[in-house]
Amino acid sequence: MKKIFSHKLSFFLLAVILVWAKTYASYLMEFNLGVKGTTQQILLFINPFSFTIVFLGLALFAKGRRAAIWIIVLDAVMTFVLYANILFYRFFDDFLTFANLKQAGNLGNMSDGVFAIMSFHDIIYVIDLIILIALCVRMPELKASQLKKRWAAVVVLAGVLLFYINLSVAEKDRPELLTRTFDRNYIVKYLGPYNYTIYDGVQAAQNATQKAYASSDDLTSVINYTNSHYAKPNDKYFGAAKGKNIIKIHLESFQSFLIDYKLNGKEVTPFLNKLAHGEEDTMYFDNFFHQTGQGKTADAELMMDNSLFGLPEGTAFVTKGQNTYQSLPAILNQKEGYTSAVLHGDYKSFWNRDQVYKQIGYDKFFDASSYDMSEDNLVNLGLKDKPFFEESIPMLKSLKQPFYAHLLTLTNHYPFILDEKDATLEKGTTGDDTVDGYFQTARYLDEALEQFFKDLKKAGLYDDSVIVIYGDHNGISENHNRAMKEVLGKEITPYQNAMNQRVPLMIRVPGKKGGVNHTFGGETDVMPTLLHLQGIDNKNYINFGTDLFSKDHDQTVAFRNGNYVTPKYTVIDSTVYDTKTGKELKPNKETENLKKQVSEQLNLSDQVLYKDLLRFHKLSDFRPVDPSKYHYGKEKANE
Ligand code: GP9
Ligand code: MN
Repeated sequence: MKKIFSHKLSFFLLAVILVWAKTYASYLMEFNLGVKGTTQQILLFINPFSFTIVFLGLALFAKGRRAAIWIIVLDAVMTFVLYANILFYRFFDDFLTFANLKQAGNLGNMSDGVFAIMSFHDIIYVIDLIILIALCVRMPELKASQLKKRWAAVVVLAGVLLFYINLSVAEKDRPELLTRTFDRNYIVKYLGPYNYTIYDGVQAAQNATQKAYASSDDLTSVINYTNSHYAKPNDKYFGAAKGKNIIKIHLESFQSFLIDYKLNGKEVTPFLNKLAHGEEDTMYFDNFFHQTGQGKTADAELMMDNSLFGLPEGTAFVTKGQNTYQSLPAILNQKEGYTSAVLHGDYKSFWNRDQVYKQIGYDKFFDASSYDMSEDNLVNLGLKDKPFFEESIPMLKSLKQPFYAHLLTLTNHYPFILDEKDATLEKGTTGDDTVDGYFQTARYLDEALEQFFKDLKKAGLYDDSVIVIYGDHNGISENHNRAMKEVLGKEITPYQNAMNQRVPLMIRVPGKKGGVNHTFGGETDVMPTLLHLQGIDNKNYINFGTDLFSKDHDQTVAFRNGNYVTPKYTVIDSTVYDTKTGKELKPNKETENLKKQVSEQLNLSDQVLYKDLLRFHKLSDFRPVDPSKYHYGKEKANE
């Protein structure tokens, strides 16, 4: 016992407590982590411990006084990591990434002001080092103290164990925390800044290896594929929207079954129903499917703006947030002088948007910090759709025309909750809270959208704008099959589940007639469609989808997991169904070939992202986007 409590160990324990204290202090004073509920509070309190114990614990393997010196050195490393993040956060409202370190533009931006953002109270972030150094100098007996290596190993293992406990509680509160990487804020909130740094480092190393062996030769098979898959424009639509503003509205978690659905005799989404029936000259694609994977919203955004698929695992917006892209906003800008903006009532770091939008070439990003985020305006993940649309009008008006604006709604998001005063439709009656709430939040979204259309008209932005509306992915997962059976009046078989992946796509082009269009398509098809509407041939771009209006359009819709739907077949794993009737069919040559094509398409798209192949794609009429040109702060409508 005496040995365990040798000076070396007490020195170590003191260091651990001091590091914990300053880290926790930084949570309270520096970062805006959005901690909600007791579990998150507890995790926040304990999360600095695991890494600190493991890291400083390594010093215990050193002999005598050297151990104390190592503790100080390792503590200095941690201090550097913490303080660098603090300064970066003060500047950018976000945590540092290894990718940031490579991006000179970002840090260069900071260098002038770095002293200005240092503060007197920052002394608390080095006070532990001062105390430890003083102790080390004044206590020569540390020299003598000895600790068996076995005990050092026990300490390190205890730290590792603590990490696992921390992580499993975090994963309970936020499933798939590490695989999906929603937000850097979340990783820090749940696991602390040091574990976050390791996590980010591992991701950066993975990215670097994936990219290291890639060459322009890898692009050849991709180009061969996109050339052979090219669908030429339809004269009737080519250039029909040239030079017009594009207002693209993302309907969060909105599935097509809601269109024309009646709950207790009442339409759930009366306004969207009107649009679906061609009012306002909107064309409604009723066989449009989402193709998202784990990245959900972010995958939908990636596909719509780049005609690339999301990744089989994780979220490309996050893990490939430094890649070169050939995006719709960048092409519109370079070809037709468009400005572009994203408008969204959530904070900018979610889905790594503040980084990836720069790679995509968005000029402006109006995130939560540009909106009135007072308590009454918030529900669930962020700003309610009604104030969101209302406040977006002056922002849209402030954009230089022609513009491409991407507006993301938020209220119709799992777990589908709404303040009573905002509810104008009764909840569903299946007894499943998720499904029952879904109708209510969908109605709220529908009303918000109707008002937005009115406001666009008032603002003079309606007549000359293309309006694109789409649902990003399903809101009701297979966990709710019992309730969904009641809602749809049919068994949710694997076939029916595939049919339920339909999300609405609506396109309104001024001067063109609306109506229902039964063409099969998916999110990767939207960029080629919009390019052709602008009169820009997509032939030379790496687009995995095809123009929905083209006679050559490929109606095979690949799902992210390799399943697919065509007007004839729906293929789930190895089972083939008749898309019209849902009857099981025998696999045949055609379905086998289609399966191969789908996996080739997905695989090539993955190669583009993993190997960052677009950096090798040289086009005479397209310059790669320079991310360092973009800076997103608190955007003001009148800027
Ligand atoms: C968050 C919002 C929701 O900002 O876009 O993302 P999701 O959870 O649907 O992927
Ligand atoms: Mn979403």
